[in-house]
Amino acid sequence: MKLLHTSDLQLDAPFTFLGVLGQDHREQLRETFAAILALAEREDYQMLLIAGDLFDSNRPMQRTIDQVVRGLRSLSIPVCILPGNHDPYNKKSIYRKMNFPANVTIFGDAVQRMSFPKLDLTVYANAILRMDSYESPMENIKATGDSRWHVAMAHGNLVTGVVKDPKRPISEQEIAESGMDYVALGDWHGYADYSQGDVRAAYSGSPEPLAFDQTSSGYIASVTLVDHSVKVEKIAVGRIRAHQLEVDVSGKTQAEITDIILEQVQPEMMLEIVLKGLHEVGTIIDPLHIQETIATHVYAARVRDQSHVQLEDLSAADYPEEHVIGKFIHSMHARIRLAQDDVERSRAEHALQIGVALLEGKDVI
Ligand SMILES: [Mn+2]
Repeated sequence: MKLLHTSDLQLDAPFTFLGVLGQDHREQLRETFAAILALAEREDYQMLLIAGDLFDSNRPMQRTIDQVVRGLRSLSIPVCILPGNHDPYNKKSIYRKMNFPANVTIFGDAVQRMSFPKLDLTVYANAILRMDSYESPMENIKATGDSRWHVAMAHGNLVTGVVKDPKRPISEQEIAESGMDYVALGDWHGYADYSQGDVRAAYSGSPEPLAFDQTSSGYIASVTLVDHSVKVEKIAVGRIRAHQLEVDVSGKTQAEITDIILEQVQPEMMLEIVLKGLHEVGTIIDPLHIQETIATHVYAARVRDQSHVQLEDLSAADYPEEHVIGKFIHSMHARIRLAQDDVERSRAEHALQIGVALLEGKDVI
């Protein structure tokens, strides 16, 4: 038996960080959802599990609702949907208002367990009832009954020690002692296997990146249950790939930096570029200009400038203080040294760059 596990599509998310592209990305997520349904049919999966946050909120657009319902109805297999923290099963839940086809089971306050006799399978899940719940999504999730297979869905944060007291905490022990064959996790946006002891468990992650740093999203989890074994594989379904690229700007001009980036770009990239290193005094690097140039070659681009001015190069002999340029450098040096925070320092460095370039008669963009 094969199960297709997805989560965190957050349909109709605003994606304000993408600006005008937000609309395209919302459309992309709807298309990717349709592609996942098509994959389920094509590859003979026996069930689709959606482990929370199918919608970004309980107020998606009517056309999105219609499209989701139409898609689910077209499937010949059962679908289990778990409300997450973005689309919780509260009074205003979208899952109370929507008319789902008969092949869909919504795990709500009345349904925490559903058996599928034809598949010899029982599915367990606690819906997220409130956006800010601190309850464990694995509370009372234990394999009971006599079906051959037991699978749970849980939408929350695996307690790994990184975050203290997270919302919706799921402990490794709860997974290990659940008696499940598989736990379909949701809430985290990257694919990750968190199997514990005999219990296989994985986050499918979002099938498309929902932010620039989500470099491990783009997959579904494919779960095969045969004889006494459970196999979990990640399968790429997303069109867009989040990618991070570090560029050392030392000794390079803006044009050279742009060329280095352009050599590595692909059209489907949601690309975050981090500029590192030290650039020479008088070299102007304009991150926004680089970002705009790169953006026309990729799906979306963002440049973060973490480079700094190479201050050691400024010897007093080269720029004597009785000259205007020397005076300027000396005074900006002091400002950089005395800056209260990173923003102030980077602003002073930028002013130094532009000032020196102008005083040396260079073109400033
Ligand atoms: Mn979530």
